[in-house]
Amino acid sequence: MKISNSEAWFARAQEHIPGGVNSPVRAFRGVGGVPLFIARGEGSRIFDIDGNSYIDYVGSWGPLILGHRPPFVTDALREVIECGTSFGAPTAREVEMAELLTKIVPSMEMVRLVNSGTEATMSALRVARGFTGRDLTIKFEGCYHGHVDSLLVKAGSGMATLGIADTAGVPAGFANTTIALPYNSIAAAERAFAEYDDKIAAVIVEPVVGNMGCVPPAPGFLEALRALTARHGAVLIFDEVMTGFRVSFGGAQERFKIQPDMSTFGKIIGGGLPLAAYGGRADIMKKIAPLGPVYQAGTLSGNPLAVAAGLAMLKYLLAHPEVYETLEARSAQLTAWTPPGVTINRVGSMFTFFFTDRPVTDWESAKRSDTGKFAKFFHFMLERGVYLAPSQFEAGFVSAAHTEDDIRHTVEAAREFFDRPV
Ligand code: HOZ
Repeated sequence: MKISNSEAWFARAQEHIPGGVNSPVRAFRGVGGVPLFIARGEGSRIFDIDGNSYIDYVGSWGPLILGHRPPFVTDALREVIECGTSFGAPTAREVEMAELLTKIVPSMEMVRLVNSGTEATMSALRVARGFTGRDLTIKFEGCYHGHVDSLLVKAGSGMATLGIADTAGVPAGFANTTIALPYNSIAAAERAFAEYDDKIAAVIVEPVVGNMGCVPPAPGFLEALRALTARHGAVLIFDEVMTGFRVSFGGAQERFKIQPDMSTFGKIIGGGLPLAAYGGRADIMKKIAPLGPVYQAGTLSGNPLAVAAGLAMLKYLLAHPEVYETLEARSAQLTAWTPPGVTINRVGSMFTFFFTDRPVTDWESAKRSDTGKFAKFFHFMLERGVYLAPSQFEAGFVSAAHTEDDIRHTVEAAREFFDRPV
């Protein structure tokens, strides 16, 4: 039997790349089979190296809120490429970016650009520890904040997909600085603060979780974290790598009207290139070198190409607030039905079909999903030209490039899955 081009390249990839991929969830271990090798993207679609086309709900795991290759992003890249790709020296666009970010996210008085969400959360945590002079961090089970040593405790995303509770290679001393609590449990957060009080440097949270699938904050949860951290002198960090510029232009903090002390951004901020940021209150950010004693640096930080792509993206979104209405309408169209045995969670254009009929509010309830059924659903949809995240424990993303026809096709294919005799 003739093997596909993706199969051939995946076999070759596994010779020299661990698992054949550069990020574990891409290996399809959560659903079985062979990952598609992608040749190109256009609007709402991706095309694999075998010439098949798919409606894409991964969107590079979140960045592509306007779909693949928006022309103003590619134009901005072309302009920069004529001038040089990296200088390791300040550029005007970085200042423009900082000015724009602090305008869009008012809780962020100062901001540093880095290259990935992992760098952003790692740096924000270090600054929070340097600012408070404390060591402990509270995080929530099923939340994922990149592959930061101390935060890979009960983490979501690939860790949840592969069933790795705590990764090897993290010294116990690092992991012991982290207190992992159930998401949405105000009582657990209160108990932790009662026990550890002035040892807690920071609470870091995905204000809407995307990394155990999409899980919204329960009413009062984010407010309680805000009040507890303020009362105990800890830094509240919103990890808005997924939610930033997505669940609202100003992120989850705008949507839920909570001001964190620090925030982290990634994905959309780079317009599809590797760019991320962390920032917050000026008194906290002034602890960073060269102003203060907390060190953080990077050769490619503020890279001209990435900043140009990100600026083009954010300026477009600023000028076109109607994008968020389109996203809301398309996402509602996608999720306005209840398949049997499924719970659909959605916040704005982030969504997950959980294969359980009980509400999913935290990692314990997310884990009840029937991942075997999810895998069948995933492949059924793939065969019908719909590309979903290859894991139950990842969010799906709708982009403004998805048309009503794309959504109609997706819903029809999904209905066919649930209507067919088992
Ligand atoms: N951590 C991202 C998913 N939650 C990235 C996955 C990938 O790029 O493979």
